[in-house]
Amino acid sequence: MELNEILISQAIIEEYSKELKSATELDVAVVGGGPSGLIAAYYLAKAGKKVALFERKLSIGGGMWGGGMMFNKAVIQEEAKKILEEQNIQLTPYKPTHSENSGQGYFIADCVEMASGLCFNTKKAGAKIFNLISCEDVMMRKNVITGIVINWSPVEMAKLHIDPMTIGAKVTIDATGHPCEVVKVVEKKMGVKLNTSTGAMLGEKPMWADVGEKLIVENTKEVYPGLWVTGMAVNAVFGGPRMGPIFGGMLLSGKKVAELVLKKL
Ligand code: 48H
Repeated sequence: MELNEILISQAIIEEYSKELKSATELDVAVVGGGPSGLIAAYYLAKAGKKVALFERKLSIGGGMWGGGMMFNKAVIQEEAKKILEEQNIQLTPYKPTHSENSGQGYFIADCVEMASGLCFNTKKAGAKIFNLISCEDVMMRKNVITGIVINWSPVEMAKLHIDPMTIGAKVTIDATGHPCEVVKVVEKKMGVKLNTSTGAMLGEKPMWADVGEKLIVENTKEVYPGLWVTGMAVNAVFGGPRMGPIFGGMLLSGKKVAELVLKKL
């Protein structure tokens, strides 16, 4: 077989364009490919919804790759164990060597296995995953978010004056982590009341793992008509504390948002 460079280029351009065009009309647009966004997209795609995930960076996985302070292991608590087992990710029970605490209920996942596994399984479940694309704005109709506005991340990084394009979605999920970028745009540009206690974004609070992990699941919800929030963005919007390198709350929040959105669609 003689390889033809032109055909190789045409194959890539045609296939990618087909996928991106199809993604302009979605059931669900997920912004951010960390643990919460991936798990949300996984369950939505598994339920047969047309879902695409947009990730700014080259690699999918968000904060999973770095574990805690670059020690690439993550802690998962008992409550979230089943989610990773369903993903076929190995979990090792933690047995402390220097503590009187038994360590019961703490499990350790390898970050590389978890990040690549969630990415692979979400894609295989039927979600479209677009890396190197940033969400910079939302589309609205009569006080409902009806989609997102995207551009290539390198365009954003180089601050080039190039207009973005629009993705229509019945539901948008902000899974952008600490900066909760989609909700921020809505608050700043639309000046509307969010579904929080004050109507404004409350901001992330200092470290308190136990409370942070519980609140992140509790407050996973629709924050404005058409816009849902999951993962670390939940605590940034609803004023919950951070929790450090424990990832169970992100997974549980991703699963919860998928379940809530499925009821709504
Ligand atoms: C496209 C975007 C945009 C945008 C951001 O940070 P993440 O891993 O998010 P979560 O919430 O799934 O997980 C949080 C976890 O990783 C973490 O940070 C923890 C547990 N912290 C605790 C602590 O105490 O610090 O992933 C978000 C992803 C990233 O990959 C971003 O690149 C991406 O979203 N992203 N993608 N358009 N506008 N903004």
